[in-house]
Amino acid sequence: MTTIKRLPPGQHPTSGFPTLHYGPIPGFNPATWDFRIWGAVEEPIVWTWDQILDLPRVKVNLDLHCVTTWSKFGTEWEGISPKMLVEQGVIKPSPEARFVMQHAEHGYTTNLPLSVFLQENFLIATHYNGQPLTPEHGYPLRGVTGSIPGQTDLKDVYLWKGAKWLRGLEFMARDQFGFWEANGYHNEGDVWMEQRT
Ligand SMILES: Nc1nc2c(c(=O)[nH]1)N[C@H]1C(S)=C(S)[C@@H](COP(=O)(O)O)O[C@H]1N2
Ligand SMILES: [Mo]
Repeated sequence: MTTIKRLPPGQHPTSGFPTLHYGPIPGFNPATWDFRIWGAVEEPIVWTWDQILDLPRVKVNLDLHCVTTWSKFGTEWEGISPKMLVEQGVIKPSPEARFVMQHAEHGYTTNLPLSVFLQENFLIATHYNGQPLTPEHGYPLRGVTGSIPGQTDLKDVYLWKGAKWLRGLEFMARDQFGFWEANGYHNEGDVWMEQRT
């Protein structure tokens, strides 16, 4: 029998769900809220909140790893999968697209290689553990990323690579730093290689 290794180096498990963000928690008005996809894509997209709710949905179980050293095992997320939307031709990255910037309320940003953004351990989530996101955890929509226990072929990155209060995606030919990446965090943030700063 093999034991699945779930705790990355330098992390400790937590049963709570700490919240961490820079700046205030934004409000949400479904009448004016929109979600934009632009940059290195064949067709830019602007979705309303209702259009987001009409997209195909998936559930994924993730172990979350925050760079401040807590890990939370077995969290259940529901929402839209960039991997699925690209496979279905709903989102069409251009051939030159290599990176994706998540843009959130109040200017928070975080960057990922397109290859990591299109893994099944990255979700644009509306629900956590069967309930709509709470305001402090990113309501109405957030990027979330972690590890899928036992699935060792995926790149696993720290939770700062999922933007809460997500408002848009910018596909890019060249990499650019997001908020924490520009403030000294590691650009890749691999949890197993302990790429914190
Ligand atoms: N918009 C926004 N998203 C953000 C952040 C932030 O400051 N603003 N912080 C990131 C960091 S550092 C972490 S660890 C996670 C925390 O998510 P949680 O508060 O749901 O635990 O959100 C990430 N997403
Ligand atoms: Mo974090």
